[in-house]
Amino acid sequence: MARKPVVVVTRKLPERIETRMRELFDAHLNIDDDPLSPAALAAAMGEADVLVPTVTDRIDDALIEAAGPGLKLIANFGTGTDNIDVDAAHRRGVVVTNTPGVLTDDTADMTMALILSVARRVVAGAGVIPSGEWNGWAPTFMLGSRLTGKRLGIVGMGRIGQAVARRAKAFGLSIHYHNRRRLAAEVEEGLEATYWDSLDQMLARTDIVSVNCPHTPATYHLLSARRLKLLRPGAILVNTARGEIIDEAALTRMLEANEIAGAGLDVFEHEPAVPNKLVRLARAGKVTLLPHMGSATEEGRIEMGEKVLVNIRAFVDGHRPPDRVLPSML
Ligand code: 8YV
Repeated sequence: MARKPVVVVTRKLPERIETRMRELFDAHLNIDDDPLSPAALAAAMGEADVLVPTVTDRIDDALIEAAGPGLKLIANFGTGTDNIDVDAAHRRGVVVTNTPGVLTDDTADMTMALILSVARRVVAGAGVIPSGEWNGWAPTFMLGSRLTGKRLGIVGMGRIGQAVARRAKAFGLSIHYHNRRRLAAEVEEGLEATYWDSLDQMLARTDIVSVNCPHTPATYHLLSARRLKLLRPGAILVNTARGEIIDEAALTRMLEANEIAGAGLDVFEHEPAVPNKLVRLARAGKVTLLPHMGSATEEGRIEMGEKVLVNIRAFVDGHRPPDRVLPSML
């Protein structure tokens, strides 16, 4: 491209990244940070050589088609690409990239925070003093459940799942996992992790389940109503991946019926909508709900932005972007 490529960024990014975007490209930045309406997104895509969307933008086949041949690269600000129809982009010759690796540790930390919050009632306990309801220590007050010696079942043992495993080991949890592919023997041994070919069997035999797989057509409602019923009554379920992987209505019913002990959710099926019933369960201290903040660190957002810049620059210079996403990877 002789002229500077038009790069449309749909959400406000860290200052430092926006400055680099302006220096390098003909950058159209969303200074207000309101999510773009579908019509505004379509108009923006029509102008763009490169689109930088986030999880809040649904980039479907119709939008990619309407954008026309000007759009050449979708450089997602995020690791999960379930917001983009990667198949359609590929068919229409539009390259897709993402930002893997830089949010692994932050998301794994937040997974542990949710496990601790639910098992040891951290968030529920933190509300007691501010609400003026504390009358002093008592032997049976705010009893949670011990982590040491319990079994953690990790659904999806990619980068984030493995980072959760490393942390959980230090808390005395034994590590179990289900994944499309079994890990290489030396990796599995290093993590002291037990592989379960059958997700059903793992769910029935673990105390805490952490969802760490990507959302793809194959993992939509992977934790279906039937599978959730396999969980032990004392089980805790934590999700820092995507809401769509769990049948949220079925999970809510089970929590209400005390069929599982609790849940920690950072993601929801229809964000930003969260069912009232889940909110009521949070008020009752049975679940911890976080507003999709698993990777929300200052450092992580800058590193995500830097990855986006590297991918765009490689593409614009005629090289293969390092974080290209192909349909076969999903
Ligand atoms: C991001 C995420 O904050 O990268 C992902 O897949 O889920 C989040 O942690 C978000 O997607 C940014 O678009």
